[in-house]
Amino acid sequence: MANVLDRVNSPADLKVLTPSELTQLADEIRTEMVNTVTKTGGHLASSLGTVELAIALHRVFDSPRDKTIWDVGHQCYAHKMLTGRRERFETLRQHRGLSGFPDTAESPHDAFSTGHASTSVSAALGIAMARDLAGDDYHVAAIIGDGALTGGMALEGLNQAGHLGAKIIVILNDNAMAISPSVGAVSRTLHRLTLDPRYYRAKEGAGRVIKRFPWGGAAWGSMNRLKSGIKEMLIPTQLWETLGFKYVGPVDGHNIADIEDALSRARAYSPGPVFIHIVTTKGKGYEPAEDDCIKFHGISGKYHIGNGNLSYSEVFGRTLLRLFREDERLVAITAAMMEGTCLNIVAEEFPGRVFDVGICEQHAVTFAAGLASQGYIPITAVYSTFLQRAFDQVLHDVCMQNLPVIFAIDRAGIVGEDGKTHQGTFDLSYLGCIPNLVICAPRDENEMGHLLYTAVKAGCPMAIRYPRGDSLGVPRDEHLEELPIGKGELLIPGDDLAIIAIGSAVIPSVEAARILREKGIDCAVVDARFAKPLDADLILEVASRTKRAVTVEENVLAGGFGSAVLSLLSHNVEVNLLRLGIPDEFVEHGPQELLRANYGLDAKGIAHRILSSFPELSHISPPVRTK
Ligand SMILES: Cc1ncc(C[n+]2csc(CCOP(=O)(O)OP(=O)(O)O)c2C)c(N)n1
Repeated sequence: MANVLDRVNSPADLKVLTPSELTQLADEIRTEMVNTVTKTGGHLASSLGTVELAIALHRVFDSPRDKTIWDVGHQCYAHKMLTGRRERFETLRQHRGLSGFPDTAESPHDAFSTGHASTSVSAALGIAMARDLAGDDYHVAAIIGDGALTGGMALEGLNQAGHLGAKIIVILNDNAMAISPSVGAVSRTLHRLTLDPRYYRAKEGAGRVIKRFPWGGAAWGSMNRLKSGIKEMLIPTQLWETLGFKYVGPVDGHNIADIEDALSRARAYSPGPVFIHIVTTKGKGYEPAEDDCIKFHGISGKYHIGNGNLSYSEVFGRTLLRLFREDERLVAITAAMMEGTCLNIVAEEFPGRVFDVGICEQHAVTFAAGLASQGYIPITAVYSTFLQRAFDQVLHDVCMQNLPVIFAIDRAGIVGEDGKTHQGTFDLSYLGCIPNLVICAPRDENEMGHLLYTAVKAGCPMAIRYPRGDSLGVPRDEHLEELPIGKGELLIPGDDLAIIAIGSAVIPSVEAARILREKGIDCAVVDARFAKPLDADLILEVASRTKRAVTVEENVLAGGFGSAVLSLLSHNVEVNLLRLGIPDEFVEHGPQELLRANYGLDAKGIAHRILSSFPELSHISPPVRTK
């Protein structure tokens, strides 16, 4: 049978396909997606679930004039393949290849760049208002998952859309899952309806009646009246209609004709916003992903080579489990990242003390503050990039009251293939300005255990940032110790120059010092350990002796660790200071090691930058080797 996907170079090519060709196309997209993503890594299960939706959207709407906004955007692979990017699909998430998320810089069919959850309704509404102000008439649709719908921002957008009576279409892609099962009262209500066999029996009856009518406004009205009666029986409140939306659904999200029907009617409906509820299966069509959609939500792919050690997240989860056994004041919170943060390790034994709050980082932080205000010690485990959302909650609700909330900040620094929406390169800057907050970063997994223990004992807000990926494989001490807050460690003494590094930058700095020593340059290396408060005594002592200092961090230079050291030195001693870190830009996608090398943050890069920035050091003669 001739390949259909080969004939689809743009959405226009979809419009001439027959129903059987469309079914074949969906199969071909899935096959290509599985073949590619098992190599490149990526969000396989989510994207497998939206193949029919993407086909239907691009048949009914006229992209890029009509705009589709994919919430989070991790489920957009079929959309990418159908909008002229199939040839490059095998470069997905590779350096300089296709992004794993919609990106306006990549294609005019990506109407809005996404990556963080729950933004689509607000963006769609803004675009729709811009359209109305300009007197234009294109269509705007937001596609949002039931997980992303748990984020407060989505509800804020729906609330305003209903208030404005704006003409937008919100499509709920309901697969009952975020990464793990979706949480919350809204999800529970949705699933009560879609899982209730009475609804489908009654809906079939309604369908039979309605088939006697020609399709048109009146028929749709009668159908909806019938269905709302049924829904009314089964769900207590019509949430979406209360918000001012016309509700359509549930629609079988794997039936292209059904989705097209719903979309065409929503497109034709003019008085205001429409909410289409489609039901899909996460991982659809690929058995391993359907069977274990948590594992296949995001996979690493064959190109990924780990070092076989525990990941930092696993070390965190296992250490926290030990601490939970010893202190019943400990509680933990995740915003829908139970597996990613490894809090599941703790939740298995202490389900009542671990909370998944949904994709709600802001709520997670203030919820933690509430718990802390009553004597509990909450550990909020959150990725660096997602904590950006909760800046005010960290500042106003936790730190202003000096509450002992611990922020376990996972995926800090360069994260790799997820790219610019997910890099954890800002936390030292956005947290560094907050009073009362202690900020630290371990150089390896052993120090991480001690710092977590220190945080539990600290009695104040404390953030521990650690990188994505496998730990270094150093031995871990059995006994956990409290480390003095604000004290670093001189790892290597030296007189020519001091490298002052933090977190994941420490070990590459030690290696860089070794490279420089081969050239006769005597580098001191300091593990600063704390970005706030800084170990002023140690830094001033080393820097005033060497007169040359280099800070190294996996964070943007603006407002980061190096900036704090610069402020300290500028006031106290005259030192020629070089700061290494991420320049003022968003870091694109690619393997972590490659990106670190590109930014000069691996050992060779650090040594090279030191040699080129302190040319006088090159004249030092290498040590004479004795045989
Ligand atoms: C603000 C924010 N927090 C966390 C995440 C991580 N994340 C990516 S996808 C996802 C689950 C999304 O669930 P849903 O919207 O239902 O989409 P599905 O994958 O089930 O299709 C989460 C928590 C994120 N992208 N943004």
